[in-house]
Amino acid sequence: LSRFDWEDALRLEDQLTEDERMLRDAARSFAQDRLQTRVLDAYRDEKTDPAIFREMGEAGLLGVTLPEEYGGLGASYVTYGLIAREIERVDSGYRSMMSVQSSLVMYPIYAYGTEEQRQKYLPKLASGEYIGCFGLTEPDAGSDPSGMKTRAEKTATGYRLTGSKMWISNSPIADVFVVWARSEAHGGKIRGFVLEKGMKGLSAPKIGGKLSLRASITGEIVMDGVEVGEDALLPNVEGLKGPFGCLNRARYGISWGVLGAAEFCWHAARSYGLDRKQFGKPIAQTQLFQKKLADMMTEITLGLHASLQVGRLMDAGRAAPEMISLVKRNNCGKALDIARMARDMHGGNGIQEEYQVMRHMVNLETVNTYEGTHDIHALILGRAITGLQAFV
Ligand code: TGC
Ligand code: FAD
Repeated sequence: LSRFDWEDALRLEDQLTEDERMLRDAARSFAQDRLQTRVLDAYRDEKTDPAIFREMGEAGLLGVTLPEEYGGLGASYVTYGLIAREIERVDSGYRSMMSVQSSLVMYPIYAYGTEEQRQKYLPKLASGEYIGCFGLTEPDAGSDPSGMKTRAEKTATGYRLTGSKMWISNSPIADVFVVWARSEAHGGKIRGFVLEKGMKGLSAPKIGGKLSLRASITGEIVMDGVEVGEDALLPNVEGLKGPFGCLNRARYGISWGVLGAAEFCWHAARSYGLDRKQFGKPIAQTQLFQKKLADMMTEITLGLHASLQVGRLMDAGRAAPEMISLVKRNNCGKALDIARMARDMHGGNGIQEEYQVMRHMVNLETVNTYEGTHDIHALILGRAITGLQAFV
């Protein structure tokens, strides 16, 4: 029998290809050198540096699964997940910035757009010259996006969009807005549109006062009769499967990302417990502390292997949305539990910014809620198990 590696209990490393390991290592260096160095200030001051998008673009981290001709790397979904894990090891907000750009903006333009739309937007989104955002949620339509009120009316040359979107990552600094609206010209079906900063009637005020995900800017999208041409419509999809097709990819990436945050918290708790002495011995030498570390290792390890399996199935074109709900829900919930536990294991120091576990903990509250709440994913799974839909 071989030696046990507590940091990689079931040998995830052996399951990865050479290319996947190489891109993962590059993402780790980028995250540690360029993001870890600025996150404490960014979080405390609630400041998002737009230059991060260009830096991520230069490092090749945006839209990695897209073909090279559009600025991607033609990389596997497993690679995308590994990158999300490295970035979220630093901060969920930075992973949010990367995953919105990659899965929620570049992907729909690639999958549902015309060749002209691809050429116009994708290379600049891949380089980070353009920043993108994705507007689905509205003040009165969150878990139930079918209740959206945003409308696209037909005009002589295109469409007029009216409505407002809420809780939109990146929107106040975005150049490109992928928004979803009910289109009367298409039988009231939900359609996707690509809007650009500076259009008349389009604004994106910042939402202030967030106590979570403070390194990632969030805003509204207000569309007050925004006039666009026919070329703003994403022609190749209609209905909710348009936004959900994007969410499948982002939710899958989140399932890896949150485990990066959880691993940070687990490693931090271990180091703290080895250094900190009470009652004449390291607190890591107590049974309760070791049980917590063992629980953390177990959940992280199981979650990573589950996400790897979903990623492999995605790469083979054999993943079902319910598989993604399973890993998004479980990994977010477990990561949140782990972060809360790590916060506790640091005692009073656990509330200090320099120990970073509390920042991860409050970030994960958002990640457990967005892209389908923990309970909404339970209902998606419940529907699959029983054949009965319990939403309405
Ligand atoms: P339902 O009747 O189930 O489906 C309507 C149509 O959509 C299709 N569909 C999917 N297609 C592909 N992938 C999926 N995962 C799909 N889920 C559904 C479905 O086949 C159907 O198509 P068609 O052609 O028959 O019309 O729809 P419903 O209205 O009953 O849905 C209920 C529910 C709860 C499952 C759904 O609405 C849901 O998932 N709600 C959660 C909302 C959500 O996730 N919002 C995310 C907003 S974006 C965001 O949070 C970004 S944060 C990013 C960051 O910063 O990282
Ligand atoms: P609600 O839907 O009102 O849910 C409130 C509670 O009710 C939850 O616990 C939920 O689980 C529960 N609930 C709802 N319906 C049911 C039901 N049928 N049965 C049982 N329980 C139910 N959206 C975007 O479109 N783009 C973005 O970029 C984006 N970024 C975000 C960034 C941040 C920081 C945050 C906080 C949110 C972001 N969102 C974004 C929005 C996010 O997707 C929504 O907040 C999420 O989908 C939940 O919707 P809601 O906030 O309206 O909550």
